Amino acid sequence: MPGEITYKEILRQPDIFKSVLAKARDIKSKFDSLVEKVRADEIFVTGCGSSYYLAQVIASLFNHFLRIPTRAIPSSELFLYPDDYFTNSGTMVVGVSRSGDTTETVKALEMAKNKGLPTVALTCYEDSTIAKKADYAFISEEAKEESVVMTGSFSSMLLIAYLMVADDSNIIKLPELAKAYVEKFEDIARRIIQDNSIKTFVYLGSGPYYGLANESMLKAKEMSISNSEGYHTLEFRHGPKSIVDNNMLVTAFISDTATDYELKLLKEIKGYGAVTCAIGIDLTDEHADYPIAISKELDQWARLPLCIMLSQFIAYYNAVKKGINCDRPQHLDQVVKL
Ligand code: F1P
Repeated sequence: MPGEITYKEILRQPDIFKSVLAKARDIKSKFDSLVEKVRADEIFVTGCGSSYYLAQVIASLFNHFLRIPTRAIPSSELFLYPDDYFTNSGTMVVGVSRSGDTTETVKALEMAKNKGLPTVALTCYEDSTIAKKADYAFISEEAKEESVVMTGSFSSMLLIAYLMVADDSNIIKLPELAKAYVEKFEDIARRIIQDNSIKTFVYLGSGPYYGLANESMLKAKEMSISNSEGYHTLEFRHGPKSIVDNNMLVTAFISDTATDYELKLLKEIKGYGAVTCAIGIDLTDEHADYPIAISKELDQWARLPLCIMLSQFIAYYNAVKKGINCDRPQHLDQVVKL
């Protein structure tokens, strides 16, 4: 069946979360000791494509939990303009890459090492270039993927980054909750696509959800060759909302921090005729056409790996409706080498 590889890789994420969580203590102690040893006063998190958007989520996690100023920067920026970025000897560079062999990310970490900066790799392949070259490596071996597009590799490396810095015991509930929500996400995604004629997908997220909004945008493009955009939630009001029409699906990741502002904007967007979907705590039909209420047990940080699964299903069912095989996205390769 077209898209079967990607579909199975979406479905297996709760099991991957369980195996990553079994390593939680090791991840935290390894990261704590490297932070203590390196004593960075600034952190760059870098990657390409989905891995760059994952870097955006990770930067938000590090800023919140570590209180070390952290920036997400595309790997191409670091290797093309090193003198504009590598100006501080106190910087630590974290390279994010499913394959661990993407040219830009390899080059970015090589330049950081050449400048004498400490480097960390987050990848699915322990024998990859960045895993071997970085001073420290965190590996999500369970999330190796056959499909070109990243699904479980994204959410599992996100969970590893969360475990590096957070210590909320509720995270242990993630696998079971993810297993419980998979069916709901799949059903909602299938209904959204079947019941509507969506031509443009807009994803909105504030704080750590901005990276998820961009990754969701990329999934819509890669898997279903559709127009899609990602924004900081309230930024959508400053101009982009002018393109809202009734062939648009606007999906908002509702945070715990900015809930009221986000729901108010979504109501305004619904008034312009868009189809709206919202995922967060305590959501009802008054908030969106397709509300998905997530258990309070997972706060806005702990439910990040779970929420991205909704966008993956939406892109998958849009691909099915359009007769596109998302296992073989046009123009794309699994590893980009320059
Ligand atoms: C990431 C990437 C993806 C893209 C496609 C090809 O590579 O560029 O972002 O969506 O899957 O690979 P990597 O550096 O994470 O291996």
